[in-house]
Amino acid sequence: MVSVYFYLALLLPVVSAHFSITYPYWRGDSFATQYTRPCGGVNVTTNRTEWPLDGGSLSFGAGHPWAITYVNLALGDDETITFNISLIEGFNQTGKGDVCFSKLSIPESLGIADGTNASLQVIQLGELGSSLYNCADITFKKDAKILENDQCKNSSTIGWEQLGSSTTSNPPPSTTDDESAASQTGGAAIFAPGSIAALGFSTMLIATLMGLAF
Ligand SMILES: [Cu+2]
Repeated sequence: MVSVYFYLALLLPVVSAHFSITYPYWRGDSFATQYTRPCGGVNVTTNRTEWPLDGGSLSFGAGHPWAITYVNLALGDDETITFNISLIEGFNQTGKGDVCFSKLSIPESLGIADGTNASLQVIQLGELGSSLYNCADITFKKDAKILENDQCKNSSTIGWEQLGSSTTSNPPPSTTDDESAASQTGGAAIFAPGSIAALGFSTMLIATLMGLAF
C-alpha cells in the first residue's frame, strides 16, 4: 500500500528555485542550465512576442528569497547579439512570486522601427554568487500593446530594494577636501543624466509595483 504521504507529495508544488520569464514568452525551459550566460543555455528562437515600439511589459516568476536583478536588451536576431542596453537600474528583488513591469521604456535613440528584432535578458544574482539568466525574443511592432493590468500582477510576497551606497555615508578619515570633492564627483558620475532618467523611471515602475503589491 502506498503511503498517504506519497500522494501528498504529488500535490506539493514543484519547489523550483531559479526563475522563469512568463512574458514575453521566454526562449524555453532553462532550469537545468540557467547559470549559463547570456541566456541560460537556451539558444535564440523564432518564437517572438510582439512588443510596442517604445517599450512593453515584462513579467517573471521569482523563485529565490532575494536576487539582484537586471533587465537588458540586445538588438538583432542571432547568437551574436550583445545585451548592452540596460532597461532598468539594477535592484534587489525580494520574495518569491510573480513580478511584473507594465512598461519598460525603450530609449528613443535606439531608432527602433516596426519589425526590429531584439531579445530581452533578465539576470538574477543570488546569495550563492552565481548569476541566473533567461531571455525572451521579441519583435517591435507599432500596433503591439502592453499587458492589461489584470495580466500584469505582482505577488504580495514581492518586494524591492534599491542598490547602492547610502548618500549619508562618511568619507574615509584621511580624506582631504580635494579628495572628498573628487569622490563626490565620482559618485555623481554614476548618476549621469541617462542613469538619472533610468533610475527615475525604474523608481516610478517600482512605485507602481509596490502599489500593486500592497
Ligand atoms: Cu535557483
